[in-house]
Amino acid sequence: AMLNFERKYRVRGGTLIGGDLFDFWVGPFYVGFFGVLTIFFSFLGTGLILYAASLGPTWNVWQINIAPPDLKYGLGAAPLREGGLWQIITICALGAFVSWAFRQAEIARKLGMGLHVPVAFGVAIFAYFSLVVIRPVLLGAWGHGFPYGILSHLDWVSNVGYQYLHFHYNPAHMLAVSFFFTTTFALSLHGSLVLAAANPPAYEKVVKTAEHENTFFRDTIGWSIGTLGIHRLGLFLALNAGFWSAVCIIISGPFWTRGWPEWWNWWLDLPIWR
Ligand code: BCL
Ligand code: UQ2
Repeated sequence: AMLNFERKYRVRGGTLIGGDLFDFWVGPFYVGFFGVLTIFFSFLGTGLILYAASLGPTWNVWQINIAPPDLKYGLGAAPLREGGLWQIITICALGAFVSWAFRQAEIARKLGMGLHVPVAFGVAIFAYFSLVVIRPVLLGAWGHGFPYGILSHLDWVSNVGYQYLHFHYNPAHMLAVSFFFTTTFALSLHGSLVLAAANPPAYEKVVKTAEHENTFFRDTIGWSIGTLGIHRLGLFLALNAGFWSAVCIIISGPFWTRGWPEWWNWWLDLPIWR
């Protein structure tokens, strides 16, 4: 059954492709051409993951590993059991993620909203794309992609990290990590502030609003970023976390092949020290 306010928002149009063809809902879910594509890619991809896992030596969820092709296959197609499944699964994953982003865009257009949500998700897709397409292509082999598996992808991160001696010295990794941490800091400030305003002590009874939120921070640090501002800041911090993550891995190999600590010699080499 439809909730009574839902009918008002089930507006026609806003589709990017296919016109009215898939412009309908199934229960609470908008379908659309991209909804159909998302279902197609995610079911096919998940099925292939299960099939690839069935070919492996274990059903232990921690140990299942679907590896990319050997480096000898370069940027060509590999036999299914030797990384070919990884290649098709990667296509399915990208197909599903991108379709999902377009479905978000269609829904936003229907509702007359901005495209902030699909743009933001696009940054997450970019980070994944940088790991499994951009960097492997720049290095000349799909074998540089990361393996699909819980422990195996952690081993990949560790191995690739140590290949550059000490990944913490990667300047883009520094920025990405700092943005991730600052994002959680900002959300903890915001979440606790909103809940504090919404949950006064029992004897107070009156729920507080933005004026109190502003006043709390003005009293504390002399300034409030404001209710709209905190959300702009949060989005800025989160998008930068994903963006600099993508940058930190793209530059590792294609643009810097030595240890990351050595990169900082540019500082010691500045002519002003001589
Ligand atoms: Mg490091 C990468 C933090 C130590 C080597 N490292 C990262 C970054 C992040 C980070 C900045 C991973 C996040 C990311 O890419 O998000 N590293 C980090 C921290 C430390 C750290 C905090 C720490 O010590 C405290 N790293 C080290 C040590 C090295 C090291 C020193 C190993 C020895 N690090 C590396 C290497 C890499 C990183 C190598 C990377 O490759 C990685 C990176 O930057 O990758 C880009 C981006 C987000 C994504 C990729 C997710 C995309 C999601 C997609 C689009 C959607 C998924 C949908 C899903 C399947 C559906 C779910 C449906 C459900 C029903 C909801
Ligand atoms: C705020 C405000 C909110 C908030 C928060 C702040 C009323 C509901 C959390 C405080 C934000 C600050 C001090 C910015 C901190 C900066 C960084 C880089 C983390 O003022 O306005 O609205 O939720």
